[in-house]
Amino acid sequence: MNSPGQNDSRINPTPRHTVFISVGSNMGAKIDQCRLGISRVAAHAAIELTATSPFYRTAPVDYTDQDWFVNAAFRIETVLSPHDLLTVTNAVQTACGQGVKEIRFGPRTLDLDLIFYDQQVVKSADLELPHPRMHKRRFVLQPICDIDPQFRHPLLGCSVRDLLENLQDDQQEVVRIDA
Ligand code: PH2
Ligand code: MG
Ligand code: MG
Repeated sequence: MNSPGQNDSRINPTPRHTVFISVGSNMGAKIDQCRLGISRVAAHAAIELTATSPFYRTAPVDYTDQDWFVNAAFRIETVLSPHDLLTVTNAVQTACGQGVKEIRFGPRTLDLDLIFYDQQVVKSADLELPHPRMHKRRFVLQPICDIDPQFRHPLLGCSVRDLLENLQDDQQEVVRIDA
């Protein structure tokens, strides 16, 4: 009667997507801000938290005249589209005190950046996936590697472990926090 395709779509009507999100803070109670950001995103009804990396103290990148950051990454499963998820993470940033027009690459109380959304490639004015600078940033690659070193970058065609191992810039200090 029903074809397998119809049956499949009834069993799994809304596909779940795997997303990696980078979290960072270099103002105020940095670790607490990061933890709060992760738990607020995870509290959304359409989001399930599936992994959290260790936390790192990281030297500022791109705009170096600012305090060190705390960075981590987390992985979620969600039925939300990339843009709906961006709306959620932007709302959490704002609720946690992050202003809208910050200095580019400058100090922030809470930064939530979408890094990977399955193997999808998105290029729009407010969102690029994969994150366009992630492969150059140790503070993004190291925590994602802690969660899933085999995860592949859809455009560069290699794993995040390869990207981390091939990073040349030794000035990007990343120090794991034992907690
Ligand atoms: N975020 C930036 C700019 N520079 N450096 C570190 N170490 N960690 C960050 O999260 C970071 C940064 C802009 O979002
Ligand atoms: Mg950022
Ligand atoms: Mg950001």
